[in-house]
Amino acid sequence: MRRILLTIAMMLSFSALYAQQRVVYTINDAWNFAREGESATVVDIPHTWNAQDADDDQPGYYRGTASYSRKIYIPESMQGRCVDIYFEGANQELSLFVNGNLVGEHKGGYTRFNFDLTPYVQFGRDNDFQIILTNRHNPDIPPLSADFTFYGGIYRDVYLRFVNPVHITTDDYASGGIYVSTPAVSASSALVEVRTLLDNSSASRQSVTLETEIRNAEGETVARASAPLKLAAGEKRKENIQSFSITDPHLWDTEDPYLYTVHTRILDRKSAALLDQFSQPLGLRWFSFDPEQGFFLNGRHCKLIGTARHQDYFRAGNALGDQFHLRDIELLKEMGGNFLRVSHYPQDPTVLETCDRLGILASVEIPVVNAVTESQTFLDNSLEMAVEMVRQDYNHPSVIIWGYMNEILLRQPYEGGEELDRYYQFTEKVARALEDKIREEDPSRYTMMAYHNAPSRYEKAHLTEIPMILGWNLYQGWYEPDINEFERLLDRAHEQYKGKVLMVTEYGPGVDPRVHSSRPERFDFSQEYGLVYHRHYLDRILERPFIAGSAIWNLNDFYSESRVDAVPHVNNKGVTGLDREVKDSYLFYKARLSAKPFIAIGNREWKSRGGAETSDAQCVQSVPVFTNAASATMCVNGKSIGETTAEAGVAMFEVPFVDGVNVLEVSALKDGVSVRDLLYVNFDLVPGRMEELTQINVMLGSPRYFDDRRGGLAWIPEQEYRPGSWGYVGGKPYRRPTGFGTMLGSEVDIAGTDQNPVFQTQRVGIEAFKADVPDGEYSVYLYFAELDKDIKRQSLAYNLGAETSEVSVSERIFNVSINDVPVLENFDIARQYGAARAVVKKFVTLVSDGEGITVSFDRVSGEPVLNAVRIYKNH
Ligand code: GCB
Ligand code: CA
Repeated sequence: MRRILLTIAMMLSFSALYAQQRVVYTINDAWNFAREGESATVVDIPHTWNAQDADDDQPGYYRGTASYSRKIYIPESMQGRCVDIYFEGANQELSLFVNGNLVGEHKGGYTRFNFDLTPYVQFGRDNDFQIILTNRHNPDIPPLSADFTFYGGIYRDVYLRFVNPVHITTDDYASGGIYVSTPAVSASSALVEVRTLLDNSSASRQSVTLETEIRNAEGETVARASAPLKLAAGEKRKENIQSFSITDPHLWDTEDPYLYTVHTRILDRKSAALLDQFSQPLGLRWFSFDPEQGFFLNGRHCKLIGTARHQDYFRAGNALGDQFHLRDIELLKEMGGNFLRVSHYPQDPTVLETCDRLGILASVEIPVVNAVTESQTFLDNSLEMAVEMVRQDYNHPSVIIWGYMNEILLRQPYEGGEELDRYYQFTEKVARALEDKIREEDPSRYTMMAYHNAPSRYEKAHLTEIPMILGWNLYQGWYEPDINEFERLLDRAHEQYKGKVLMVTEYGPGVDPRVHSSRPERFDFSQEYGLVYHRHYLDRILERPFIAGSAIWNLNDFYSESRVDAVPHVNNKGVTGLDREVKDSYLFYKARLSAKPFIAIGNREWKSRGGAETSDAQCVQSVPVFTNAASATMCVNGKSIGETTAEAGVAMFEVPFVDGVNVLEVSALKDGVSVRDLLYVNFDLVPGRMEELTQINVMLGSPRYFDDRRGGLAWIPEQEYRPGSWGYVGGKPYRRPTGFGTMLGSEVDIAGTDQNPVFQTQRVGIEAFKADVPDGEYSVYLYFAELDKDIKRQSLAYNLGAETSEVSVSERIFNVSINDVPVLENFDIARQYGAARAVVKKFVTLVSDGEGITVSFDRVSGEPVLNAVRIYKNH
């Protein structure tokens, strides 16, 4: 009997102990969603309403209002608690109604927020939740414009949270209500300060004990403090500061990201019942920047090398579950990076949690990008975002920098004169207000602004004087012609901004992994040019100690609706794709940065590879191998082709491909460890003996290869016709005029295809395309697109100076015949199909008497063109 009583007593105290603690869960599932004026569908959060329309042929995407609604059951057992709703992010202006009452509103698409629901909900009942959200352009809310898609939606998790009326504050800008700082850390001791805010929402005075414990990674308590506190009825944000000293701290470092935790508990003084508890990460580290020597972590020099990151994914827009964020940070770590520029806005909580855990240092910034609005409301909203950002991510040991403006003078609304002066003054005012606010909120981190290559603008507006770190977004050898200008600009900045810390906050070339070239050039989107560019930049950055660090633009390809590159609506500057497939540049960085023995065969994504026979039923092509070993050995189809020295991470091999499947094997020895890699490559050999030819796929006016992954076609570069072979006769490659000379092909988006690179180049003034094929029936596909355009297009401002000059449509009319049979008469691509539209004409042709195939082009007016040709033998 006594035993039973004891058990009952234990159970009672047990439940008293636990029954009052906070309960937090997501309410992501099955919301009724409708755009304004449309019918409802059921969706799950994370959700965006722009996943499709930001990636279609139609310019623009829905920027307007939509609603999410559903009934939510609030458990009876939660009666007496405070309940709130917590959003990790919704873009961009949200209002919440519960049971018909307006509960709250939030502005800004990238920071977290919450609303107290206690007065609005009924316990033990279904409650009507309705959320009105809009991503319309609002001149008072940053960002105003930027090179990424402003996806509308509740695109991050949303939660209900139930807490005891006496609780750690939940509504201090949606932070955790606990602020952990480390005012002094050394190898021998660490001072930790924990500032806790408490709320008493009850109608009576409360006596509680605030207990704070610091635990090491093994779960042992290494320091503790407890404070008796009296909370007046209804008292909010009662502040308490506790200090701790830890001797021989296990430091948090990039190589050893050791985490302590800070456990906070609130206990009822009389009954000792646990009222609330919460845990925060704690990393013990100290850091500093030096204008000449760069960055130091725990007294050790540490070059910051990493990437920036956008929060979207193939066909999903920005509506991603936690695992997507997690994987990105793992990819960065795996590449050997130690720095993440969380850009251009605060991201999912998972991002910094993972940085803490993996040892990645981070900067976080608010989305004040490209331009400001000269209004007090814009300034106020920006300040509000800055406070949200700092308070919400305050406790992450990974965070070392807060940023607040990116290329803010890129889109100047005025040409010059007084208006521009006034605009500069206002921008300076916003910058100073943000700088002061952030420094006041958190004196322990550095501040940073990122500029584009127009230093005189920023100097004129005094913007280079304000932040502690000047970040430069540099694209020499991409938007600007001379890649060597990069290092000249770094050296100039070093001269010019004495006493300021310098970082390269962006650099990167566009790379469409389907595109390869043996003659890489600026803006060709080839993997090979990507490598040229990254090799150049990394070396220049590493050579200069005054460059504290750098961030590749970008970890991943990302959506930017109005952008036109090799892949429309996508910025291709990622070292991984939209689906996180790694590009050669990623493997290059891994070879350069990671200490673990590493080898990987490059071009691994090139699924349908092809080329013309060079000799003996083979086609020799270069294949890069990425390794941190001194040299590597390769076997191709079982035969060794020798050993090659790796130069700065890359060993180039001349690989003799045969038709069909090829097996490439590489091996190397690094620090006594043998590493190897294996790759199967499917190769379409275009035979030299024309009798054996079954198909050729040739892009005209192009030195590029293109991998049609969906159709499995291997497109190869053009060659000039020689008797007994195939190729073009006459004409010259189309090169588009730009502010700095000409560039390969066109940059317009080609409608009606997802294979822009096949249509963006052409031979202008072509006289014929000939192939000396044997007799038989052939399909001849001619690929056209009018690349000159009559519509005056506004040059894209993010193309930083590489403006395309205007071109008007030359009236282009021509006749086409195949083996003297006229097949296209007065062919006028622009008139019949418009400019920049893919047109493919297939002709079935009988070849006899050894005549081969001759496609001839005769001008009527203007110059005939051909973009690509595919010849396929039917029988
Ligand atoms: C920049 C911008 C970034 C763009 C990038 C680009 O300088 O800061 O938002 O995406 O250039 O790719 O042009
Ligand atoms: Ca999340």
